[in-house]
Amino acid sequence: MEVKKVLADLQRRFPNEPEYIQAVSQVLPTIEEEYNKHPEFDKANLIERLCIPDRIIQFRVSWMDDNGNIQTNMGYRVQHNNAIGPYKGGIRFHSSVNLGILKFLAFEQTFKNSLTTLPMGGGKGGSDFSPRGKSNAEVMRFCQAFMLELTKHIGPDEDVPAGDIGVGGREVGFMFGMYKKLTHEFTGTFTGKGREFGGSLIRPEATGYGNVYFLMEMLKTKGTDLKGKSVLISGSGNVAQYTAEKVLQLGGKVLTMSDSNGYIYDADGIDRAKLDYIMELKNVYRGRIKEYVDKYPTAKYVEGAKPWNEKADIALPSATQNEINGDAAKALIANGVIAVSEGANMPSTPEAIKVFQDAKILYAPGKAANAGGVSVSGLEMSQNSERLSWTAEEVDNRLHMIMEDIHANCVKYGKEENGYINYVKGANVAGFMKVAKAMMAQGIV
Ligand code: NDP
Ligand code: 2IT
Repeated sequence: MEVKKVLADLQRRFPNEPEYIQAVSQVLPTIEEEYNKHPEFDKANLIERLCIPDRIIQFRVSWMDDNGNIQTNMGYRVQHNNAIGPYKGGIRFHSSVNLGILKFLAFEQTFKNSLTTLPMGGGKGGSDFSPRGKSNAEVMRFCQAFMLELTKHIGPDEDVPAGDIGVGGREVGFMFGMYKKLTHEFTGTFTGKGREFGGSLIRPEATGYGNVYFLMEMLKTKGTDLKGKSVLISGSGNVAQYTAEKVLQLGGKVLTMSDSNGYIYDADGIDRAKLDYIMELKNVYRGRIKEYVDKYPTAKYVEGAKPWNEKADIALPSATQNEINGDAAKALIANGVIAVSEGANMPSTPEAIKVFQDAKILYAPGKAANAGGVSVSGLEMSQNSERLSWTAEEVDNRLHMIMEDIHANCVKYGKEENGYINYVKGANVAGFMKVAKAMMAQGIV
């Protein structure tokens, strides 16, 4: 494989999908050496078959808002690769969603799911519908309209969606309800379901907890841990909340959280009681993060900015893609950050990643660090198949073991001669090899 040629070709064919090109560009150079050790891969044009999704489903979603107006949104499902298991990945509802973003997420998901040790292929879906500011009834009608189409393309052994930005327990519940009605079946076709109808314990916590477990493994390689360390977290949604919870449990101090309008900084630390307030504010009242300073006036709110200029030991980006650019990365390094572990998918730009790696700090890409969410989704699928539910302790233990395993695999494939662990390379090569071997065994399909 000639990376430049493959990338130029993809760029020519998909010129309007910058996030997809960015994600592929980050992976190919790191797997090139391993790929080229296997001439049979190139003969089978494995790289093109791995980069281009198996199938893309795209549809119109029409629904009625509370004023009786008919609204139209786009719906998508990108079924990227099912070499090692059914397509699996979240659904994103956000006004920014387009095909290129979902293709990047589905591509990343394929490698991530391979790393989890569980049998799951990669997929992603979503809509440019934003639940923010919509009534419950509007969200329900949208989810039902979305499922009228998506139902035809998913199933427990075919494609199993879950949540992502803008899709939490409420949305999964509405989508599952419509799916069940249309198919006349109760199956585990969604994960992240409510506890009462097959949802796994610890699934809501899994991405945030998993990221902190991964961080602990990284810190261990430096003979340290979280005690007394200060942490910058972005976002205030599902991933950010449970990241904060686990950081607090392990003795760290959380200084910031954010949403798309700005961030809060609390020099005294966001403690358990304050985090409870944030969870209620975001999950029950669906409020904005700036309301935190009304409740805790000694904290500050910075409108229109990201938290990366604040001084801390660790950064855990947990909002969205490309939220740390090169300048933000330089500011983090200048302020003494020793570790960056990605709860979000692709939150660091290529420039930022270079800054982290040049500075030789601990840096974990999302496909490794945030794999805990989809891992517990995989465990939810297992529980649904055997029609049992495991205890929170059992699921948490398995999650912990999976994150340790992913870390060990990153070290195995990513440790450089000088001892530096290149987690990007480690995750990409480990994720790739399993999918590649499965694809080779299955012929040209
Ligand atoms: P949520 O919708 O629960 O929360 C998203 C948070 O990020 C909100 O605080 C939101 O603020 C903020 N945000 C969203 N878009 C933007 C933007 N364009 N600019 C700035 N802030 C933004 O989503 P999750 O917590 O589930 O997802 C967060 C990240 O983690 C995503 O990258 C997702 O792909 C990734 N992830 C999620 C997993 C999961 O299991 N849920 C698993 C693995 C990764 P606002 O309210 O203003 O929109
Ligand atoms: O990006 C992700 O890994 C997710 N949004 C979770 C996917 C899943 O199927 O649980």
